[in-house]
Amino acid sequence: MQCTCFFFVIVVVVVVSWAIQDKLATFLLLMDGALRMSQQQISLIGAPTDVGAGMLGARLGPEALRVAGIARAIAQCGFAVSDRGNVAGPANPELPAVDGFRHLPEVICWNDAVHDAVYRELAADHLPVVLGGDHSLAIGSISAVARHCRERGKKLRVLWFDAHADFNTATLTPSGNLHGMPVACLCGHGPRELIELSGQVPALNPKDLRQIGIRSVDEGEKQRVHEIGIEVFDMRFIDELGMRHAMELALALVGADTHLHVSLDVDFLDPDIAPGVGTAVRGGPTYREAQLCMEMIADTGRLASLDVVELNPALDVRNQTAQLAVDLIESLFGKSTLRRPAATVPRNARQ
Ligand SMILES: [Mn+2]
Repeated sequence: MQCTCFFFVIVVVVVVSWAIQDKLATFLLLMDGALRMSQQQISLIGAPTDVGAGMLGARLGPEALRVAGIARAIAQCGFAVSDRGNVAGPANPELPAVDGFRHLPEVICWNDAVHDAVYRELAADHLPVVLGGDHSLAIGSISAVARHCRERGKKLRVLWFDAHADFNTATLTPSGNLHGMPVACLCGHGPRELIELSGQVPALNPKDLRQIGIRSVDEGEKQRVHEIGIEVFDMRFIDELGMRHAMELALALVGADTHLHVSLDVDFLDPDIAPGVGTAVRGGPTYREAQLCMEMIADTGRLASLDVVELNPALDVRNQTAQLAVDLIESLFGKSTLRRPAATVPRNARQ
């Protein structure tokens, strides 16, 4: 009798364990998420401006990303998300270039504000996400990151995803638009107020920078990028050797003492899937190639700051580019394929 009873208990335990295995897995995932949430707070910082761009509309970027659910998407990856609202700055005066720069005083104002906001979050051990805005804002953002790394004795690695090299200078650029110059400024070539933002010139050692997806470089820029020795994984490299190999090289030697900053210009993506940008260039990475980049970064566990820039909702189609950016950011924060229910398809593919 006792033996039968014991056998019955065993059967019940096995059946119950089998029945709740899904819930058990979910519970463990939630515990894992809760653990990570307790470790890291993500701070969203909107910078609604297009003073550095040639075309109007990037000022609408932060709201489009919020509408596409950026805060919810990151929170679902298990982090605490705090939307700090927008930093303030001057309106776009829509003036021609003066001495080779368009809207330099306005660009300086916006970058001062972004620098201070990003630095404040880093000092509090939060992970800042700058919602642009045009790519000139990366000067303020990465200057703050460089200052932070210097103070903490951390190594810095910047991954610059872009169709363009953004290494123009006043003498090289035909337009004077400062969103084509942030890499040059960060490497010490540009207006004094912008190159000195981090408290040290150059803010960024070109050896700490990797550019991925480049396919549109002005003639003068080609020479300078080569001279200064920036490691560039252009589309030809990606076509011939694959995105995985490019990312393995771009992430080489990123370790526990490395602060990994991602500057994601949405025009990095092929305009067929990301039409909402001011300076679209054909022949960019596919949805899966871009996702692979983000997943490989997530795997390092070293992402410490992020810019999402150049989204232009005025040129977008039903906010699909903002939604695509949010898809990529989910992967960047660790949402991996194996954690998705089998039937889930990417949001923009459902449209
Ligand atoms: Mn750019």
